[in-house]
Amino acid sequence: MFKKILVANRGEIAARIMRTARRLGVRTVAVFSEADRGALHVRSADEARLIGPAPARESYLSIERILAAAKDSGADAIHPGYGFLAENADFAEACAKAGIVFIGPPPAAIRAMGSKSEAKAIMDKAGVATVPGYHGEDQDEERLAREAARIGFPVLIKPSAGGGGKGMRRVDGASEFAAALAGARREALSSFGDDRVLIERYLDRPRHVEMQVFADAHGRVVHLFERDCSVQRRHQKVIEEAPAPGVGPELRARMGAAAVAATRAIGYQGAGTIEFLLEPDGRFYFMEMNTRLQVEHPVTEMITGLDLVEWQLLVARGEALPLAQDRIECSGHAIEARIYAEDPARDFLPGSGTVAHLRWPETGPDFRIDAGVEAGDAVSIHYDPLIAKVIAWGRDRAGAIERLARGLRGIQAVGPATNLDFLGAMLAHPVFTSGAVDIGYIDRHYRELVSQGPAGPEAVAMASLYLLLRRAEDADRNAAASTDPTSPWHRPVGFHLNIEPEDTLRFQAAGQDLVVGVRYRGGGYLFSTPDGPVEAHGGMAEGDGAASNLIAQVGGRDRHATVVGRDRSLVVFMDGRRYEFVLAGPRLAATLDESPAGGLVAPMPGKVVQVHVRAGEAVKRGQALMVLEAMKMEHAIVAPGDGVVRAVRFKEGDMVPEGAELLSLE
Ligand code: MV4
Repeated sequence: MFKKILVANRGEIAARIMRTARRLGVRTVAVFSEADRGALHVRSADEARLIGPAPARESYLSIERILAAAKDSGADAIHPGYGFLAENADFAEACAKAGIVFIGPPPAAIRAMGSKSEAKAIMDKAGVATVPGYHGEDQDEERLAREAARIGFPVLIKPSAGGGGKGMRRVDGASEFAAALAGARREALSSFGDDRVLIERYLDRPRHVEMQVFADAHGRVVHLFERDCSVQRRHQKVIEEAPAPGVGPELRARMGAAAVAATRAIGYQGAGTIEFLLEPDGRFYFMEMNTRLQVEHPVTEMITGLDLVEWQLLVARGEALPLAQDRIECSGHAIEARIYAEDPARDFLPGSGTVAHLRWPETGPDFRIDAGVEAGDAVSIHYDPLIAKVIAWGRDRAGAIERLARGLRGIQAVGPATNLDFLGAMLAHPVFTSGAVDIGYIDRHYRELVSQGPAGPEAVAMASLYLLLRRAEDADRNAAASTDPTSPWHRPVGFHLNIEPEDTLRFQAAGQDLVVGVRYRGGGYLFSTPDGPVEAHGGMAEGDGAASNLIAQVGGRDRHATVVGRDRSLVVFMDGRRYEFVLAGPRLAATLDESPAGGLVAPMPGKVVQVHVRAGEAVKRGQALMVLEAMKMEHAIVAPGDGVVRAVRFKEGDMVPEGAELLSLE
């Protein structure tokens, strides 16, 4: 086995490869860009090398920098993961030239599968069905138009050098063909530098079913069953499962034989995936071959009990495949959901920024989390916003769905928006649970999948209770730090003698205004919510990091909630659901653990209107040090603890940007 491998990747796949390497006693070298200093995959490795600035083309895509790191660290082999250089034949060749094993297929196989028309020609020869169409060398417009008419409309024009759906054009009639062809050529030339196209019969509502294959250097080839990846959005897979719903043993055997024949036909080695388009009547056609380990490989690992990265290492060492075909079993059903930092309610806009709070549920043999970040890590705009994959196994598909849905309900994430609720909605959606998914599923059901219902009265009461407890806590902190602690002005609410004090809390929730009336009653509260009155009382305990644990009687029932309150945002995790409330009133004061040690930063852009302290002055926890004016309100910057002012960096009248360090404390 290799002594040391360099993982030329980042995020969850890099950490995952390192887990297998560690289990096999193989030392690991991580490579990281400036943006990934201290990232999870760097923390997971035995050694690490900085390879460049944040942009991928100057770091993770730099062949020379990665090879330099491999040589410098004495790595025997390089695992490319997926994406980046994983399917770059030049990189595979450069590794071989440098005497470093590329853990992947031979460069010639990568090249052959990189051209759609070459791949289809190889499949035709190998007897693997391809979509009826034309993929010849003759690219004359007249010829292409004749072929389209022969195939029969609607047809799909596809760039030969393309992949992942980019540049495809559907043509419904001969009159549109010329314009569509011109557009497809222009886009293919600009995206891939190659304007050759192929033409196929357009398949309406096919399923994307792919077969995992493995080949060693001794001519052995096996398949490890299929995966259904039809639940995609804009050619990005969201949910993948194995085996494919609705594929029976006979169809599975035919697809497996076709996949093995295709793999053998190109002299393949290592892990590969043959993608098919499957029509409702059981006809299937070769679509593409992926010459890398795929994101969704864990569902195959869950139903076969195999470690595909271990197999990759063995095959790269020239060893035989560990199992013959008849020893590879498919047991149960596995489903994977990809957790992305993106906002489904804003057309899946990718998110970035620090993950302020991230709590995972228990894992086990039937529930796996391949995470790329932990709380406190940043999701960078430079790379794919995949936060983690969660994979669940069940004895059957319904069991796997239930286990995955339960696992997702146990995940708490605050920071960049995520697609967690969207994933949960899909797993509860009758069309999905019936198994009637095809490649248009998300597009057809998008609206009902992204609209999350309004928060119920219990969640509103919990958010209101948290806000009042936080204000009381902040008031106590300020009172303790002031010269007149007993002054009634420190009380968080309007202080009235002998009548029931009233208060009104204002939020935004799911884009709607939310007004909650508060009446104080003997240590508890009566909240008037849009869904009626709710009694609540309880307490708050510190949670981990930015989270607080709320234990309360709400509506007469004991309830627990985790709440993460930052600036204007309140995220309430309760009963496996996540509710976000935006404060309309004053923002939450910075709590003790939120302000970075030593430096106090401006929570938003503003103007310094008061400076109460000088360098060298001793201060008490909660004491107001400086006052900022922003958004027509004043915000006190308070001391997070007792200390001495080391430096005051701004004076009255100064404008400060968000994040500027205002003072530093010992
Ligand atoms: C097709 C097709 C329908 N008919 N080919 C999308 C990207 C690339 N994998 C090929 N793709 C398709 N090829 C014919 N003849 C529909 C798609 C397609 C698709 C395929 C699999 C998964 C998701 C998809 C989303 C849109 C279109």
